[in-house]
Amino acid sequence: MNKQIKISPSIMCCKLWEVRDFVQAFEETGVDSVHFDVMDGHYVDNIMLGTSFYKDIKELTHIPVNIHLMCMEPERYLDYFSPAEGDRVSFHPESCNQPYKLLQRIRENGLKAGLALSPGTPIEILVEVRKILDFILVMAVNPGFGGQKMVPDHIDKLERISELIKRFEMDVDVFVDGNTTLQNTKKMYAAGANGFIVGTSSLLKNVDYFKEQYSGYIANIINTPNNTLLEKKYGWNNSH
Ligand code: S6P
Ligand code: MG
Repeated sequence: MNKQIKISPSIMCCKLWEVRDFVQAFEETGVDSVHFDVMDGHYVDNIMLGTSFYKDIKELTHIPVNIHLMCMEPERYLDYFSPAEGDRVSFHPESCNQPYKLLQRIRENGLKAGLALSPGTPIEILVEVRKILDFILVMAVNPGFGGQKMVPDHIDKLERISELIKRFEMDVDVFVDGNTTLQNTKKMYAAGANGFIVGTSSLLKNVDYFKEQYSGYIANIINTPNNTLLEKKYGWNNSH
């Protein structure tokens, strides 16, 4: 049976002055979480989102936060953020000395534990940590920046991950992060993804439209008719 579709808007894609309105719109829909990118300037070239902003988001909403650690030594950041129970936390295994131990710690803190896989990161580690894993965050782009295009082998990677999930009977959500356009999400869903980080290429283009576009976006993923109407209405296409 297909897993529930889960949407997680990437807050770094919102203009600072629009954050409150966007969060209000998230509250009025059924988003799974607020995606929160943490970048250290080492694992990735960019620097992004710290603890004070995390606290501000927590003050604005009870929606769980989906912390994506793009940092070397991510184990140092768990206490630093001290995420609230129910939040999601993912990190990149190659940035961490003891990924198994960190996943255990994340769960011990009452959080949902995830592994983030960059393009080029082998997927076999998923088998080793499957008993302590709640979700996988599969990057459709090289981590570091919004507004990029899906890498060519992403769908193939999702399909191989889905095979592993089936073979080892893993109970995990599969989120895709990056370039989740209307056209791409159909292919990602067909390849086994059920969670979508949405950013500049889809739902975070305009705060006035978020609520209206949200259900259309999900309907498009699961193939309900009338998608072309949405594409026409909002000018959604595969470009940014
Ligand atoms: C990228 C980061 C992502 C982006 C998001 C942007 O390094 O991890 O979470 O914020 O994917 O979305 P879009 O639609 O601009 O690709
Ligand atoms: Mg991210």
